[in-house]
Amino acid sequence: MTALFGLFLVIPAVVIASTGADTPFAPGFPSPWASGGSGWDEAYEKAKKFVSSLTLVEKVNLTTGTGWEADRCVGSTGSVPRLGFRAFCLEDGPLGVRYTDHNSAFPAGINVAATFSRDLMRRRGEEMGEEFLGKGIDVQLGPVAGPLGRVPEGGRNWEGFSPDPYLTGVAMAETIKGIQSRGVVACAKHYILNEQEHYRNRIDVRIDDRTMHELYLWPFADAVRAGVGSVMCSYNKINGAFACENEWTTNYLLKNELSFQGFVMSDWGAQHTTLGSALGGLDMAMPGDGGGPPYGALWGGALTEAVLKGQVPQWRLDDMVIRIMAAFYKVKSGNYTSRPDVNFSAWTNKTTGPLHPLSNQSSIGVVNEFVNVQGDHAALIREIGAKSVVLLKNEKAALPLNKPQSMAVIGNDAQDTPGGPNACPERGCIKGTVAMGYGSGTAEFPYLVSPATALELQAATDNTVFTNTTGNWNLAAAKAAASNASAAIVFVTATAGENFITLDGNAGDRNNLTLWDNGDELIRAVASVNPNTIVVLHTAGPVILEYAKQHPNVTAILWAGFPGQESGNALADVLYGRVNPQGRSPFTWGKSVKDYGAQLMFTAPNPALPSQTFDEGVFIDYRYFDKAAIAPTWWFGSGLSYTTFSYARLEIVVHNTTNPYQAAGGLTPPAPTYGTLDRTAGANVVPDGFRKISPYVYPWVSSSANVSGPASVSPTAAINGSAQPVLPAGGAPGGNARLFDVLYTISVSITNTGKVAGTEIPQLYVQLGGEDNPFSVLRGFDEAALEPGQSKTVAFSLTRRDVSNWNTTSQNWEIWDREKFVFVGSSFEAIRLNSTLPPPPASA
Ligand SMILES: *[C@@H]1O[C@H](CO)[C@@H](O)[C@H](O)[C@H]1NC(C)=O
Ligand SMILES: *[C@@H]1O[C@H](CO)[C@@H](O)[C@H](O)[C@H]1NC(C)=O
Ligand SMILES: *[C@@H]1O[C@H](CO)[C@@H](O)[C@H](O)[C@H]1NC(C)=O
Ligand SMILES: *[C@@H]1O[C@H](CO)[C@@H](O)[C@H](O)[C@H]1NC(C)=O
Ligand SMILES: *[C@@H]1O[C@H](CO)[C@@H](O)[C@H](O)[C@H]1NC(C)=O
Ligand SMILES: *[C@@H]1O[C@H](CO)[C@@H](O)[C@H](O)[C@H]1NC(C)=O
Ligand SMILES: *[C@@H]1O[C@H](CO)[C@@H](O)[C@H](O)[C@H]1NC(C)=O
Ligand SMILES: *[C@@H]1O[C@H](CO)[C@@H](O)[C@H](O)[C@H]1NC(C)=O
Ligand SMILES: *[C@@H]1O[C@H](CO)[C@@H](O)[C@H](O)[C@H]1NC(C)=O
Ligand SMILES: *[C@@H]1O[C@H](CO)[C@@H](O)[C@H](O)[C@H]1NC(C)=O
Ligand SMILES: *[C@@H]1O[C@H](CO)[C@@H](O)[C@H](O)[C@H]1NC(C)=O
Ligand SMILES: CC(=O)N[C@H]1CO[C@H](CO)[C@@H](O)[C@@H]1O
Repeated sequence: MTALFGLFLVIPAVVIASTGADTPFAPGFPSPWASGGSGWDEAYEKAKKFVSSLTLVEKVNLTTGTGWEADRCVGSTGSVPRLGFRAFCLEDGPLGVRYTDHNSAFPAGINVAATFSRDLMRRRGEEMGEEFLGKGIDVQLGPVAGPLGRVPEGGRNWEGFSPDPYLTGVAMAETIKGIQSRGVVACAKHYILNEQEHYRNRIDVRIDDRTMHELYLWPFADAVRAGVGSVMCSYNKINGAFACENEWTTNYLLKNELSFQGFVMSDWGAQHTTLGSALGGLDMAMPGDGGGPPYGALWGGALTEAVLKGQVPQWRLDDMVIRIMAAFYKVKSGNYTSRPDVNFSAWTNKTTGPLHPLSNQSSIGVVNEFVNVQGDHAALIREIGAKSVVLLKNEKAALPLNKPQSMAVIGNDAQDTPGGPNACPERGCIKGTVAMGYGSGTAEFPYLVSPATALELQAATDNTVFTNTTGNWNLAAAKAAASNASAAIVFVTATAGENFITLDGNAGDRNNLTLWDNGDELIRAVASVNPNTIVVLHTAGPVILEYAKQHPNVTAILWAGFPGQESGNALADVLYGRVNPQGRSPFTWGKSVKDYGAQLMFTAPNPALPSQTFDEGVFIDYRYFDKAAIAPTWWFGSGLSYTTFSYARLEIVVHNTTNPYQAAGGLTPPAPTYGTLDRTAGANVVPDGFRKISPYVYPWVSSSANVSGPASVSPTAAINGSAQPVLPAGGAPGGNARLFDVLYTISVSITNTGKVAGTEIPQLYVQLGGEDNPFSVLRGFDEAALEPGQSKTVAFSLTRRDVSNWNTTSQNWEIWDREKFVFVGSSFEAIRLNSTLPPPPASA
């Protein structure tokens, strides 16, 4: 009990001295109850009806996982057999269905970010959603906005999108809308500040309120506004409390300020207490097991007991289930109302196996039906693979290739992996070409077209003499192959992943920003003998490449990221000019790791209680390089094309009639309850004749449980179901609806001034003004496909939020009275046009 009180007192007591915040963060009790609203009303009404008909143990069943490997999916809840409602199936991950077959391996998040294409982001979400639905999955565990990418070595950055919160926010929203349009609930994860793998299970991240809002919370706000059905709280602590029992981040920010109406699930094992998590806003415990006797779980029977004792009020339990059911009903619309049965097992590739592998008492049955869900998705995978290639250098007209006389393809990263693309479980090796990182964010490849295969095929068509060497440490062989080739293409990699796999000493996070497997030496060796050396990078993020940029014999450099199953075909499309490169770097390429400012904490001074203050504030990636006046190798947003573009006529329209900003206010209704609970002990113990499977997690209380209080162990504020104030920046999903009013429309005219068709990615940056703001921040982008000589006007919408800062005192967004500028160009640095931004509409 002492421990419990300690936990509850942590948050209200926090004051971040280093950032000068003058008020302690608002406490987050009680946990806000869902109330429907914008986009949720119909789902909410259906959920109310369903939840009202459930008993206490049935409700608890839907909130608690049955245990790791208890059922067929990586996460499965209990079910409601009385009403014929099967258990929820939750499955990784952000780039495709994990742990099965006959599925696609899509390009990683970081690649779709590099396309800067809302259309491709959306379509990728739709096709992933179709695959999850086809396997009978209810919840896809993605997309990822945490890590955001505070540090470039972050092991899971590639699962997400970009260290820029605006780009990540757009990618989150489009991906979520895509997935959910196909009848599958998306999950915005890992909430929040899970920025590194080292110490992730206990690191305490100290953050100030303004940085939280302007950087890390931003893309989650977009996810909530897009209607995301679920959010996964992360492993780490934030300002002293674990993310899955953190009333500031979950209750106050997510459920109150952002008015999130869906449910919060724990990362696997990220729940630490029964009451702390329930009152701190958790709605679903995953995978459910992991607690002492008698329940073997922190929820399940333990939650039922806490409700019977009054330590968790009925309204809080009802709210958990309402949120879960509303998310489910919300996505079942249009052509996607059906709910196929689960027809795969995450735990075996065989047709039959134990139905409940965690138990030695399980019966055996058919667990894999091998349903093929790939559809025609290879086409989009190839398109994204090609359109995410970032051309970083292209000199002496090295690219596109045009029937070269000879070609040497050099490096293990061009090759098929011996034993097949899935030879290493969860991609925990680099023996051939790398097309995704490692860890739980992976999927099995149905096949993987290696670059060597695709290029050899092209060479045969063109009568190009093709040579191919493997063995990155045999530099003599590489030089011999390269020395006489008209083009020497060197493939190199640097991978990253999740910390349950350590690869070449890298425990998830990359230990450094250099290439793996002797890659830098390989490039140098080839470039020392071949004046047309083309470098292809399959990396998890930036690597140090200044030497290659400067090397006169390195004529071209392309970042291909983690492109998924069509890797070689997509790359060949770009190398041969079938696709004119249009990818733009979603991160900045520093000349050294120190140049990034913020650093990953590899060794904590106190490893038992690792803690790190994000005192760089919002200054990460390009914002930091600029502030510190450090020139990187390539800036955020960079990328070349085979054609050229000109920019003209920057015009700004102020939307003078926009309604004024209005702080939200008033009170919520009091907490509703649905149905009455039978609180007699007999109603909540396992029924006679029910055969339990040990150690499966069940919702029933043990027959010996004393279920009569005391309720007083829970803080009064946490069990108070009376009407609560709405926060000024809140009131609607994603925050105050007025934040998304468009205040300005900014347009430019773009012309293709070259000889081939191509797509420009114009980018809008805004200077908010003042030393405490970055020089400028991304606030718009578009794609303009143009034939030679063709012009097009593109328009960017600037919302109120886009030109606001977070005021920690008023707890609201405000447009500060500082002179503002807008910049339009083809990267953070390559600005073509600029203007002062007129004052906002008088009413604003
Ligand atoms: C809870 O779910 C489990 C697993 O699906 C099921 O066996 C059990 O009957 C459910 N309990 C209730 C009370 O519905
Ligand atoms: C539903 O499917 C039909 C037939 O395939 C199609 O014409 C229609 O556009 C689809 N509707 C939606 C909302 O996707
Ligand atoms: C299933 O097969 C894939 C290779 O296709 C392998 O990576 C995976 O480990 C296998 N899973 C199990 C549970 O055996
Ligand atoms: C089955 O597992 C239980 C623990 O869940 C253990 O006590 C029991 O000995 C096991 N039985 C067999 C036959 O392995
Ligand atoms: C590349 O070279 C290796 C080793 O000589 C060979 O096994 C492989 O078939 C070659 N790959 C291609 C695509 O030619
Ligand atoms: C170099 O390449 C040319 C044409 O591609 C060929 O004629 C010549 O024999 C090659 N020389 C060596 C040393 O391989
Ligand atoms: C960086 O890490 C990779 C992967 O472990 C390793 O191959 C490389 O040698 C390291 N670079 C340096 C400079 O230590
Ligand atoms: C570039 O390649 C040529 C061979 O064509 C070689 O002689 C020269 O030394 C190389 N330049 C550098 C800087 O390595
Ligand atoms: C909007 O207001 C600005 C001044 O803020 C003014 O210059 C402009 O003419 C107004 N536009 C319209 C359409 O009223
Ligand atoms: C923030 O809000 C407080 C209280 O409303 C106000 O006094 C202060 O001036 C605001 N700060 C800025 C920078 O506008
Ligand atoms: C803004 O544009 C003007 C020309 O209109 C140019 O002189 C100036 O350097 C530009 N400023 C920036 C920061 O790009
Ligand atoms: C599409 C399809 O084949 N779905 C099957 C999934 O598996 C269940 C059994 O678990 C079948 O009933 C479905 O037909």
